Amino acid sequence: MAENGEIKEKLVRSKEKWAEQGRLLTGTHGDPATDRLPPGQREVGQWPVLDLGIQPEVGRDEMRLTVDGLVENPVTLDWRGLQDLPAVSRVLDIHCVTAWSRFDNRFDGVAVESILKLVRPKDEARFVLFEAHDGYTTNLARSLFETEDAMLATHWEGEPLTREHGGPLRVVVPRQYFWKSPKWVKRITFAAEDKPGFWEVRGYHNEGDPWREERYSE
Ligand SMILES: Nc1nc2c(c(=O)[nH]1)N[C@H]1C(S)=C(S)[C@@H](COP(=O)(O)O)O[C@H]1N2
Ligand SMILES: [Mo]
Repeated sequence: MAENGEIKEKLVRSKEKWAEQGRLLTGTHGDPATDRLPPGQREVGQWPVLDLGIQPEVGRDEMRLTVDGLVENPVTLDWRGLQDLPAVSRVLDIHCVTAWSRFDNRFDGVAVESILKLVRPKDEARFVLFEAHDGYTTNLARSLFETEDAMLATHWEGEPLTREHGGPLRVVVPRQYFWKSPKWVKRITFAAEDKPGFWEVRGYHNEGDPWREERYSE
């Protein structure tokens, strides 16, 4: 696995400033059932690339996903193991906290539901913690991860996910801001205690619901 680039400190500092200043907040709420575009967002055509600046090159042959923590059956899946799970294809909208939203992204991969069936999280596991190959981390309440749309994606628009978009494997949790969807995911841990991730400790909201403008923490 090769790493490319270094952490964009400037980007990190400017996003921390956004959180301090409450940038983009409109003070309104949207209803996901009727408002496709969440408040303060604008639709884009091209899919932007956003990350810390390190874009690890992880080959299919070397990729491993560990799902562990408070589960009955911890697993480490390789590419073949992932292919053995039922395939899903979904068309999803994604919403980045920097204000872009992109509609109708076709992702192929594996449903979170299939992962849950495989590992069987225990009742005490109320949180899900994610680690990626670039050192990025994020966290979700288990209830937000276990939504019907959430998936592990290997393809976008019929093509393998590119390195810059998190290939070979990324998480897609479309009901939360996109920082909750780790690229190059390597470990998913079910836990009893929450653990705020990279952006969550830098002023970003713990849940990140775009329709409720949960951009920043209080
Ligand atoms: N591993 C990793 N995942 C990450 C990030 C990152 O820096 N590293 N950035 C997040 C942010 S802020 C966004 S908006 C999306 C961007 O995904 P994209 O580059 O495919 O659009 O990835 C999220 N997942
Ligand atoms: Mo983002």
